[in-house]
Amino acid sequence: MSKQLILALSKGRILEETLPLLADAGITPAEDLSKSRKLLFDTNLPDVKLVIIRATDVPTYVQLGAADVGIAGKDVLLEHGAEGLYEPLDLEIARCKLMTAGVTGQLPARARRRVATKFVNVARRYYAEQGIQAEVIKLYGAMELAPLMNLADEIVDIVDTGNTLRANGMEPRELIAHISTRLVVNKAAMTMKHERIKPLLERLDSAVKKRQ
Ligand code: PRT
Ligand code: MG
Repeated sequence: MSKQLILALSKGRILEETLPLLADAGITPAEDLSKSRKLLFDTNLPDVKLVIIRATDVPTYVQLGAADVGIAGKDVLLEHGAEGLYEPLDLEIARCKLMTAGVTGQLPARARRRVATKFVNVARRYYAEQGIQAEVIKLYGAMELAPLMNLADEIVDIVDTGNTLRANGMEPRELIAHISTRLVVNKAAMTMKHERIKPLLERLDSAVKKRQ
């Protein structure tokens, strides 16, 4: 294993909040990420590189050791499973909640509830734990549309202010999990590159605490 450190960052809203934390921890991209179509970036540190990928791909990169360290939402980690990963740090950014939701005032009528979501594993686990029979339908976006179109009785989705639900005539129901962004580390890298990863974790930890 080379002593180079590869960090896999989730693009999108998490990236915007991650970069200032990384900067506080002494890592800055060598070029403006927003002005580039590249996916692999050098940093100010010769032994640290960044890959900017879909949030849902971050756990895969880190699990398989293509990246040593990853940054992703707890929602993504819960859905993907955490085998082969350590989760040593809560970055406490991009906070939100995973919730069930449905059309306002309209409770599920079917005995076997239909649930539309992109979090199918989380949803199956949750309804099973509640002892509720559910048929979980995988969607890739616009979950809020499914109950309105009678595709589903409920959805499992991310809720922050609740404005998206309200704008679509829906209401949040049960809380499944509080979500924030986590730092994950490949288990082998944690051992093999411990001298390199430990100070990074410490510096990020103090960057996080400085913000509280
Ligand atoms: O776009 P893509 O399919 O690649 O992924 P994505 O949309 O999940 O990425 P992105 O960048 O939007 O969000 C990535 C991560 O941010 C998620 O995995 C969460 O961990 C975190 N996060 C925090 C959120 C929100 N807040 C959030 N509000 N992710 C999504 N939302 C969306 C939500 O899906 C819903 O459509 O915002 C809407 C709800 O917001 P309110 O304020 O209207 O309730
Ligand atoms: Mg998005």
